[in-house]
Amino acid sequence: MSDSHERASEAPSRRKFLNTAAAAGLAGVGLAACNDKGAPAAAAPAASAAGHVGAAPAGVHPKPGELDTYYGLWSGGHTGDMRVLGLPSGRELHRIPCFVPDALVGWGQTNESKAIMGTKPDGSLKFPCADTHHTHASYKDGNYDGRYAWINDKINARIARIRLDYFICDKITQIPNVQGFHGIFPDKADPVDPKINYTTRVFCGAEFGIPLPNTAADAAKAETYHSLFTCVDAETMEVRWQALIDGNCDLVATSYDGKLAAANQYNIEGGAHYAEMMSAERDACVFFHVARVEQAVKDGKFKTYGDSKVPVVDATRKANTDPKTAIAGYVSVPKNPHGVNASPDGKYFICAGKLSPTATVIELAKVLEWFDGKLEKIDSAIVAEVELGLGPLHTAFDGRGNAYTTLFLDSQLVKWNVDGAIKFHAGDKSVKYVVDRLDLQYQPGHVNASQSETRFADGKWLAVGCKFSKDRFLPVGPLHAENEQIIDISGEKMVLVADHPVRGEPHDFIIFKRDLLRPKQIYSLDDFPNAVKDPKESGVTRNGKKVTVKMTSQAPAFSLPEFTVKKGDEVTIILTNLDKVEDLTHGFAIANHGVNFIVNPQETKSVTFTADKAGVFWCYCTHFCHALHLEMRSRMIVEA
Ligand code: RUQ
Ligand code: CUA
Ligand code: CA
Repeated sequence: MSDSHERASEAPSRRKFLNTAAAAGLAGVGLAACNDKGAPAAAAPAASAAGHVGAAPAGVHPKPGELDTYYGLWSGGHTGDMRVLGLPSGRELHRIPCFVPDALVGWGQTNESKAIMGTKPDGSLKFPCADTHHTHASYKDGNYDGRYAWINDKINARIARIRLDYFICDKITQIPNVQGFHGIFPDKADPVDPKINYTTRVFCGAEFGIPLPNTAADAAKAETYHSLFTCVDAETMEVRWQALIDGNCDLVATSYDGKLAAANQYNIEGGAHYAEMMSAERDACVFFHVARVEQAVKDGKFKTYGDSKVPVVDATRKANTDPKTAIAGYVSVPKNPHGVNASPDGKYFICAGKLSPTATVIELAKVLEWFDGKLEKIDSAIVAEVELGLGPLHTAFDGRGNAYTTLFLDSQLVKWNVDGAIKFHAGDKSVKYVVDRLDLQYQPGHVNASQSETRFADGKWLAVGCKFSKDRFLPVGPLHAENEQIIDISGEKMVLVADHPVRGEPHDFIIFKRDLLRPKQIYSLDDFPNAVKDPKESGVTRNGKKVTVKMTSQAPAFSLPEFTVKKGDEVTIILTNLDKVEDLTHGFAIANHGVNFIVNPQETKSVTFTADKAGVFWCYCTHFCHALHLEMRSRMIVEA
């Protein structure tokens, strides 16, 4: 381990390419996340030469009452939510429920949230689970504009939009004809109209090919399996178009000028099993010429599949042999790449090697030259392909020309200089492009740095999502927390400043300056068409067996101390919180009816349930709101 700095550019044989046979062995061992250095490395945190564990610099953890200087938006993983963190402290401030019910908010229980999540004809939720991976926010002028964030659900091919004024999910779209929907990335400008320098589209990559159209009869016909790249409209959240490709999509990146979107591809083989998916020496990064795709859609050059009306353009190699008219081009990258990340100077996309110990630097200007017919081979857009270490997955940037790539198998973060790597690749082997290495605990996946995915990367803080925490926290049984590590990257050497346990499994996140958001503290009654604006509107109305109960809350009372319905009624409670005071949230629960949700200041929510038992049922406020919070009650009387 003490040789970590020297070994950087020299690439001793141990880290020579995981060629053929070696790769198969590694897939069995390494990808199952046994550190190839074995237990000793895992048992010796912080002690290694590559581990610069420092006393936390001043300001890492805010003093009581002090605010963080950055927001972090974290994917929630299995919990199907988006988590909001304060950075650099790493304090979790909020969870925004999206795809999965949330007991605090009543998400998945209120009629409003169910309408967003999607229900079956019987009113139950269409999908009870989710697997969120990637979260990114909307842009203007190359920076976050505080409008929206998006997050994916890999299991059910859903994309959710979060409004960043209220920190709520307001729309969910299911993408047709895809499975394993993984990477997302918003565009940062329009490819044609220079006035549109903000996000209007979100690109979505599907990992798993399926027969198109999807019929079991084609299960054995590999040639019918395809994966689609999808464009969702940022405002309407409707699917604008899809592109049929060769191979699959994994992560997605977009250029700052809006002209290019790309997805890395690890299964160019179209394999169904990992051995097949690793059989080719190189896979690809597929680039889409966004303006040409949209022109093809306008010109009616598309198909549709199944029930979907979404236009699907043909972005396969076969249909795109002439670069001057091609809508897509495939840049070859080494075996089974993973993350593709755009550098903040707007010049490069970097593909991390995963099964190759390399990063591939692709120059976007050259990709555009290829599309213009001025570059003979699209692979000539590769300006560096340099060794970093074992299992490179994702890359972040500091805005000073350095990239930070996670090495899953080496349990390291490697800081390297992009220009240095390009010079090295061009032939100057004296260039030491690796600047520093830091041991991580353990098996890092996603990485991001403050403002890294904007033109304003500021090189202050970096967080790494370690997939394994092993010995870093008190044991809590077989399920371990994951370890989000916070690293100070302001100097030449990286300094590990904090470990934070997080519930599995967050995957991706972004970090940005707090002044880019202006969250609202209070809703407006007018945001809700069903608001009960005056306590005098409270009461019970009946339409056959359907009963509506309108109510308001104002600490420490609900407007109706009691209300009466009949056994068998379908009851809808509409509750508006008329309190206007910041932080004054009420809850509403009904004993033995499975009802509980909160209403924030000036918010309206409704729930519908069947009153299936006669009797008296206390309703009470579940959110501590007032000295008389415990006294804040109502009663539901259900007549036989
Ligand atoms: S992937 S560890 Cu789901 Cu974001 Cu790379
Ligand atoms: Cu209202 Cu507690
Ligand atoms: Ca492959």
